[in-house]
Amino acid sequence: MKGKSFLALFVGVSSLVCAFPSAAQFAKPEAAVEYRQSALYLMGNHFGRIKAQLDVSKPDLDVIRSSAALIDVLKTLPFEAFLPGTEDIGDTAAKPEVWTDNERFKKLAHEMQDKVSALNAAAKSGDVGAIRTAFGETGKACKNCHEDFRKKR
Ligand code: ASC
Repeated sequence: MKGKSFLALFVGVSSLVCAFPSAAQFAKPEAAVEYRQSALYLMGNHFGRIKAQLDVSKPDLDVIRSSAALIDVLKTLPFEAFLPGTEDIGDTAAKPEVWTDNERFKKLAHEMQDKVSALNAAAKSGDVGAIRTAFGETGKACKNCHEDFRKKR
């Protein structure tokens, strides 16, 4: 086979293998699922660290501040990875409604992100009462979305 036709064949086959949208960010659908699960795992882990502080009599504000700041950075990352073509990949807990009712999914994601911003602002202020309120509202926002868009395990 001549060089040119081999190149054409290679490009042709590669584009078939990568026939998954946004292959620019993720090499394969499994990578997108791992990415969103990892971001959500870290968010949950740091949310838990804040809860642990709110459960003791003298919360460590440094722990709360660093976890709230991290969650504030992480809050948009999962949503870059709920891509078409990743609906049924691996052990995803995402319900089909993430894709069939994507408008509402995005709306709930934005609501969570607003609550997380408020939690980070409260954490920076150091006002434990305000942190407690913002923490409760963020937890509700997590739960609202999980109820409709995450499979019960
Ligand atoms: C977490 C976590 C969630 C939320 C949710 C709040 O720490 O992993 O999914 O909080 O339980 O209601």
